[in-house]
Amino acid sequence: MEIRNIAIIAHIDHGKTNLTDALMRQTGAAEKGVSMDSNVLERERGITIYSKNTSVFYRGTKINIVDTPGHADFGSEVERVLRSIDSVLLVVDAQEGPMPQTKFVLRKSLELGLKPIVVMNKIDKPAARPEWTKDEIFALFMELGANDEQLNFTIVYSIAKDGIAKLDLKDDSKDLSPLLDVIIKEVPIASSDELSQKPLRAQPFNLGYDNFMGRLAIGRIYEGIIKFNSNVFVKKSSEETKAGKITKLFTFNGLERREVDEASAGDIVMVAGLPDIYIGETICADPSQEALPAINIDEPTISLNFLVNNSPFGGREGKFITSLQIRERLRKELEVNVGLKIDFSSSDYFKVYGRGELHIAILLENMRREDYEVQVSKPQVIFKEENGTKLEPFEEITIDVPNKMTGVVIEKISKRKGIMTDMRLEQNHTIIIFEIPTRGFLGYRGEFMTNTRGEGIICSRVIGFRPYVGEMEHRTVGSMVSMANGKSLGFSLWNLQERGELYIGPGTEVYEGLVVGNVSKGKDMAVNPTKGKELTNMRAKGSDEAIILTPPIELTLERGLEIMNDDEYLEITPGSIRLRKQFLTEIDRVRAKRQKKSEM
Ligand SMILES: Nc1nc2c(ncn2[C@@H]2O[C@H](COP(=O)(O)OP(=O)(O)OP(=O)(O)O)[C@@H](O)[C@H]2O)c(=O)[nH]1
Ligand SMILES: [Mg+2]
Repeated sequence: MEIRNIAIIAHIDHGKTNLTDALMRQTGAAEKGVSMDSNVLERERGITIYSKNTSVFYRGTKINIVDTPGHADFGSEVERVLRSIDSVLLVVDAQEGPMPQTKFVLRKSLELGLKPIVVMNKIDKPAARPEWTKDEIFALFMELGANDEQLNFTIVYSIAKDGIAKLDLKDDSKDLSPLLDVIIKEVPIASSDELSQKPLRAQPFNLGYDNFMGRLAIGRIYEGIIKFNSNVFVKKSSEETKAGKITKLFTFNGLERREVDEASAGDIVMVAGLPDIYIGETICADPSQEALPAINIDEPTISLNFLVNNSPFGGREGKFITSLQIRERLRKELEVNVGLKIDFSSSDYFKVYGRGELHIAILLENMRREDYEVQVSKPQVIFKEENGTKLEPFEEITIDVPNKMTGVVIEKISKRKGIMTDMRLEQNHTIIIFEIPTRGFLGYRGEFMTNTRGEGIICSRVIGFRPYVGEMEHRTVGSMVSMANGKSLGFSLWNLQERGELYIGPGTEVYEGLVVGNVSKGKDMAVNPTKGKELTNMRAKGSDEAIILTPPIELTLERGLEIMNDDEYLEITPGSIRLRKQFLTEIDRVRAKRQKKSEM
């Protein structure tokens, strides 16, 4: 059977997963209602987190499809996938046009010499502007240096959520067959007898884990045939070669894995039996064979410490709370989480390195759902040194704001050492692109939302390490810290809400050292959220009216990571997210500060 391998790439939310789901449904590879976003977190958040593959059959051809995440924190995931397929469907929203991540994934595809098929999606939107979008896409191809063949791309128009594709906007189509036909026509055939007759060479682009089978590698067979129970060699990048045996072999059918005895060149398979195999290594038949070109994995840009939850409420909710249990869980994560690095050398904490706040937040969210408790320190940017120069990570951020708000946004971002690289005026909103050190960008999202009253859109992606730009003035927001243990009372919160924004409502259990809110002006402030109204014999007129409380700010994982201060921990348990001071009593905090000063 002929095989074609494609990936679906796009900016976040442009419709990749809806398109993949519809392709599976219409080719009979999956039932109605089955989605590629199969993970619980993915379904809850409505975004793709992990790239996943599926296979559909159309007119006697097997099409392997990899659905990729659109969020920039998972950009390196996409890059790996692109190395292992032969063409991409570049999905672009017909209203929004190309967005930052569209540019990133298209650039990678063009660099690898792929010829994209453009899928202009969401043409049903009332504000869709297909002509404009088409021009923008073409301009982007030009800007990114596409060659003549790449510039000659086919556009397929689609309504992914209804499973409709057409070659011309005026066409009357009821399904995706026009798109499937283009795939068959344009995507190079991955399989051939000639390739299958060569000695085996396969390369994993994704990892998986199974409690019974252990580590799983998902990869493409470039040459030869891979067989169940056969002996193979794994060539590592470091010239090292290891012998192994394929103990299980699967191909894909829809989202299901199908156990097979063998698979041949061109196909995408999942294998078990190679316990320390890694992305980009070469599985081959003979150690004398040449390794396939390695696959680069992006370096982490931020780090933070994971600690045992030693807060006064530690261990109340979680089942797994010890250092040993957290260590085991983190070790397991390393099996599958490719961008992650962990330093286990300290006895007090585990230092976790990741690609961005969302990358880390997803890990923490998974852990709390599995009944773990953990505390983390504030994420810090990773610095590097190259040829004696100090480097720090930079991001490209793209903002889209109503015109009247551009002034304040530009001012704020400039303070954080962001430099404007492009500005485009649309009808009543402006799109501005900045390059900014990650250090300056961390913690900015919330402020941006407030400044633009929720009307602005902001997205970022790491663009690499650049020379350090020097000290940065950071306006740290003070915390309201509880000085008491007990239950919060409406009356005291009513007084406190004058001073800043609260993170807790009435009737919440608090402990000394818990951060209950922020302070709009000034530094940290010790407060007593448990204080009730003083009882007097006199009935004062006017002071007995019902109190009205502003709803507290809900501390989510991401928000907590963003707003926390250096001397705080975020306490994460199955049921709660709390912000606390590392030192719970004021005396200890003062002492720690003094010691820090004397050390400097
Ligand atoms: N109007 C309209 N909405 C669509 C269409 N296709 C998808 N959507 C909506 O767009 C949103 C995002 O769709 P997804 O398929 O999850 O997008 P995605 O590109 O996979 O998103 P990420 O994987 O998170 O990057 C969903 O709310 C869909 O219902 C379409 O053709 N028309
Ligand atoms: Mg998706």
